[in-house]
Amino acid sequence: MDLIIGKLRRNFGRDVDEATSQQMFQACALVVRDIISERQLKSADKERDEHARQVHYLSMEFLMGRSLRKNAYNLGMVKPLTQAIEALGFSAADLFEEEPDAGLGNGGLGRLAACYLDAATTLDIPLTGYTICYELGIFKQKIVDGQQIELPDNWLDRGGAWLITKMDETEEVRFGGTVKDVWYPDGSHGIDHSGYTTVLAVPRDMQIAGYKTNQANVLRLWDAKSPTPVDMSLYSAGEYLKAVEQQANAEVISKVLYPEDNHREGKSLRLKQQYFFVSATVQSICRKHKAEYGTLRNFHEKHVLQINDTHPTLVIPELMRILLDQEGYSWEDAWYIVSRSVAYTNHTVLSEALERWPQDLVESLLPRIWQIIVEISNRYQSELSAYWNGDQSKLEKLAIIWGHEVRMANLCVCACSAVNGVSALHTEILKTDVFKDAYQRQPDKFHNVTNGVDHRRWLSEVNPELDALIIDCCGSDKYLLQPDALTELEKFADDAAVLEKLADIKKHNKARFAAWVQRESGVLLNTDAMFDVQVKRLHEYKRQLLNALHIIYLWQQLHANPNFELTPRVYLFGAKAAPGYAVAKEIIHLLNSLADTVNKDPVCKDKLQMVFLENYRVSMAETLIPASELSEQISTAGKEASGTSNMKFMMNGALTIGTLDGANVEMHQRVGDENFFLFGLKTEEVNEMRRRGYKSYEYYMQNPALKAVIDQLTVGFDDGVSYAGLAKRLLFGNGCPPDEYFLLADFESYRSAQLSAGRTYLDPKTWNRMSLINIARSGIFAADRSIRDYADEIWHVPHR
Ligand code: 4GP
Repeated sequence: MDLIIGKLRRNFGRDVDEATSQQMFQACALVVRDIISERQLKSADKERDEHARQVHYLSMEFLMGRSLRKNAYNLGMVKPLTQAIEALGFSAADLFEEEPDAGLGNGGLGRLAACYLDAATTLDIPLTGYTICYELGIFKQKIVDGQQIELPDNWLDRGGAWLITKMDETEEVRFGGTVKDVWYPDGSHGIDHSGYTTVLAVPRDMQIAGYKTNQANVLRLWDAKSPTPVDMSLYSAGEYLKAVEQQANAEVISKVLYPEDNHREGKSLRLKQQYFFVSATVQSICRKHKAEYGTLRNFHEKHVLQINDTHPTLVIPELMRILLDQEGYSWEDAWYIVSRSVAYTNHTVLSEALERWPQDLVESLLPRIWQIIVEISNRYQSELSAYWNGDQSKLEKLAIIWGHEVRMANLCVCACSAVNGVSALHTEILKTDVFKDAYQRQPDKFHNVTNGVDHRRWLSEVNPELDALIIDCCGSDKYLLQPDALTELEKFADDAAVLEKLADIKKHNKARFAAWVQRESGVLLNTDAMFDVQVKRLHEYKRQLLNALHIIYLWQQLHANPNFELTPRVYLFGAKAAPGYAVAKEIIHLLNSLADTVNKDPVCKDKLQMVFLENYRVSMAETLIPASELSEQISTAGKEASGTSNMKFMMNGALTIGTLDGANVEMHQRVGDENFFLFGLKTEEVNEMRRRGYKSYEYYMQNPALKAVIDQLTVGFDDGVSYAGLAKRLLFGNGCPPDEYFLLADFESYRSAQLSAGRTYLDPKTWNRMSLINIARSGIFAADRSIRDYADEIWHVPHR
């Protein structure tokens, strides 16, 4: 308590009775930060003494969400902190709500990185995360007249309390200019880079505490600054705007997170962001390494750089540049070190997400890096040509530079010592399709590490009653560090008292979420109905539209037949659409039009409710997931690399209605048909239908109920807006194949799985038993398991 009071006085010049809740939040954050900082210094000293191998996790995104309660949880101080806050006259619950989400990510990929920071730290692995200190995180979504509006998310005002700026560790990153070879009198060769623009990268470090360990790690966020804030001569001449132009050009690099998920944005600013953060990162690692060892010769023995999707790929030529130009190593020596230091995780097979950069952009923005990429590419081509006996089709597919573009994934596959997918199915697709030829040549390079989530946050912290029940049943909290111990819960699968307890917990969580929704938006949820939830980024392949089509079907059936069998449902949606993704935005509009119509319709009363939750984000997920009963994981088979919310729902006892896609496959394997509502085409079937020429129109013509649903899109709903464009897209395509994601082909199978879920819900004993089994078998989806896999198979570092 004294510590908090001290922070308030020294940092805000306020006594407790004058402090705002924002100041109070920041004071608490500063106190907690100090504690982790102390530990982090000790961890760093220890690692230096032991010359431990370090893991560096490079990611354009870390979707951290809130940190105060989480850090307190890991430090074992939730209780004392809560008591101190309350004793000072504040509500701890309100104060935790005061913290803005650190929204430095778009979705799965960024949230996964955040979970991995927690798990690696908890497992005593020295791992540092690196990203950009975006001033504005993922946009805040507002729904106005049923449509998405994007607002800036200025998280740093308060979220900045977690960051420690280390000016003395600033790095310089160079853009543009020209490079020339220089030959020195002694015959040696060097590179002269001139006429470049310098941007400063200033580290702002976030301290990461582990659970029940003294280990603490760092997430380093690079902030872009100009070396010359104002051009004084221009300023004196009255050219005020011009005088600050250079500063603006530099600082725009860390201004905003690009809001595209599973999509590449070919903008030059995005390439600048990528190079900015990897260059600063590699320079900083090399600087520290040299201070410790005096040479970079053993770099690969002491470091592994994990490339999280292709966004940080430039780390490969950048490390080459340092070894070649600054250290004077031969190409072979430099390549030896680099290729043993880098590893790559692929997170998507969608072609629109595989990064390709135009040659002229790379060449003009990063002239030296371009030269190095050309050399890597040429050497790779020779190797491949020898291996494939000059087979042009193979050479083209594997090329790093082709058609005046640089293909980042191929560069990663060429250079990295390990390449991994994020679920068994996804890795299989990488091996047999996306990277087929590379796999055939170097099968040992390819690994699978199925994703996992931080179960301490996503179960224990967000669902305290369930946590208590598990501890009670299992006799200890062992599962927190050994998630597999959750299986002990299964002994209670037929214990009526435990199942009832489980049902009560769900009820409480539903009530808690409903109260939150009412406070936030005034909407009253029917807590007696099943909470059926689809929350994730809006993407056609994730098929929110299939869910909507089915709701239209239910609504039409209720009209046609008052006795239509329907277990009361509340359909909840949450989804942000990339601002430039018009179809996704139209689907959001449809969801809102439909929700308005359904909710006003007396026929639906107490049976069917539909709510679009505005601004879906980490902190919303934390109250929504524990309250969910049916989890919609309905992507077209072969498209979702893994999914991670599917795992969070499972841990919290929601049952899954899903396709055999991504990690659903492994979830289904764990729980069996009898504990999963499985439907839809399998990956091979989808591929086969595509090959044969899929005709969605036939499904439309042959199924009157489905036809009525699609026709309704054109007619529209109460607000009079027609969704004919979406209907056309499904039937005829529109710059894309008709029904590219096989909604019509899967509709009947989805409908019957929905019916089966509804019927099962009416039998609470069965439902609760299934729910318990799902929880008990979810341990394998803990991030601790994934990180152990990375540590053993890819990083080769010891762990707890
Ligand atoms: C996502 C995948 O779409 C998702 O299936 C996976 O669970 C997640 O990565 C983490 O591995 N990919 C992206 C992306 O977010 O931008 O490629």
